[in-house]
Amino acid sequence: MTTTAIRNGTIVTADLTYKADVLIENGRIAAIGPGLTGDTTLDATGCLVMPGGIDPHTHLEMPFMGTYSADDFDSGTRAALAGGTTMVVDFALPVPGQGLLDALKIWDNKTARAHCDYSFHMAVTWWGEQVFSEMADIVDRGITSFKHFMAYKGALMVNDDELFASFSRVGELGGIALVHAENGDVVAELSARLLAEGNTGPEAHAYSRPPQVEGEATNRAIMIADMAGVPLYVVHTSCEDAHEAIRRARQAGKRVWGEPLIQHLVLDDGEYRHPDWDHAARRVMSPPFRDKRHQDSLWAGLAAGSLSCVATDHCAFTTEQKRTGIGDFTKIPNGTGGLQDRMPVLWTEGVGTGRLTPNEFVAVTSTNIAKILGMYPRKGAVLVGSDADLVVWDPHAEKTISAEGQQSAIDYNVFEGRRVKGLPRFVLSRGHVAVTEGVMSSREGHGAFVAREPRGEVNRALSSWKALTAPRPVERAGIPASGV
Ligand code: DUC
Ligand code: ZN
Ligand code: ZN
Ligand code: ZN
Repeated sequence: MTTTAIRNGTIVTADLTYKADVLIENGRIAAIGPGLTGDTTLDATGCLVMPGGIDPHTHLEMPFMGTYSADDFDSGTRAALAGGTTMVVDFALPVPGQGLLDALKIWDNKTARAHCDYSFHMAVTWWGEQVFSEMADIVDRGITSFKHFMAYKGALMVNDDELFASFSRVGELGGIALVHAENGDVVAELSARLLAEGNTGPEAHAYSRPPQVEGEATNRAIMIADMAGVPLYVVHTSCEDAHEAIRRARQAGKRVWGEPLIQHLVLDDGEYRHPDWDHAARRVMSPPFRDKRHQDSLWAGLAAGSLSCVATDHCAFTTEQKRTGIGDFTKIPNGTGGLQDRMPVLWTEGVGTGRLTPNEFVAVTSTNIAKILGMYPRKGAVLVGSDADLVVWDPHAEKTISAEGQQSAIDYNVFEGRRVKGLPRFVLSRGHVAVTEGVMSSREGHGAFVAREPRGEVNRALSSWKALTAPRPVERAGIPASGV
């Protein structure tokens, strides 16, 4: 069995920073300590050895808004590895009426060419007996997180009764509920009004989804999750209004996590007023980019621990696909890329500016995600026995981000022209060296499905509503108890 030694680096985890070598055998970390040697040596002099990034939120080859997102599990996972991300968690999306197991089969079939490991969240896009019963089978297969869309009315959106039923079931099964929190009814109404007033351009996309629609839905999801007794993970938290709700819930002891995207942290709503239609439309995603006040709130949340993870919601569309929305902003496919850029941009804008420590960087790009999603310490850790999903990070390496030469299949990059300092020297996927200073040596089909654990006991004590009301009928003299 051949072994690989990463020598002379500084290990950086969510908790610790120390000098040690890492020995890899059979795709796993076999030893950590001084003076380790292997059949192959990777020189980490001047570099940090960190757990590979985990992107908890991607949409590869997803059917959406009349088309498919342009990156599949081939180009998408190559983009991930190129930027130091060694695992992605994508979404299996049943069309309303379709069974969860049938949808999972379809998504399984997309992954044959994956270059890095992956898992899925299962979306609940409708409610019925079949969904209720198949949720248990999905958890048995290691998919323990269920996504709900409170927006995309008429397509993916579920109403509050469905949310409550599904959240309750997820809680029972020891899983966690995910929400896309925007008030879909209000978005639909605002969109119709804007179009009627002649606001058809990409700037109207942002006007149709103000922070209030996200703040309202986030508050609502938190309250429903509390009544259902389920931990809640709020995807793409983009504004103070949503962050405030999450902060308050966490302070009250509720299991609620928020996930800002790298795009929302560094790009603002001025992008939608750019005179070039293509430039603006390429940045249309939901929720939209916000102004600086909201960005500051997100950065503060990451430092304070009220926000837990940084993702991309990578859902890339080509310029040609975006142009279906000329004349009607509601038809611009929603989504942006970022898989290759999340780690370098967050390092540059977070660690490089002093807003995050290197350990916090590891926490929000990897370790917290692995813990919340039930795959720690197999992923997200530098520990003996963990998968050797590692990034040897050169904090001094620099480049200017450009669409040219990127792994993503699209023809532009929303971070075009941005200078980053901090890049991977080596990226390892279960011990296989997939990237060396920007040169790819990843293997198509190397990526494997990662089964995750339910949260079990942690879920039981959750519902403050059940604990307070302990519902039971009141006996009254001469009148039968309820139910008669
Ligand atoms: N938002 C996007 O911008 N794209 C995919 C789905 C979503 O919620
Ligand atoms: Zn979403
Ligand atoms: Zn998404
Ligand atoms: Zn390939």
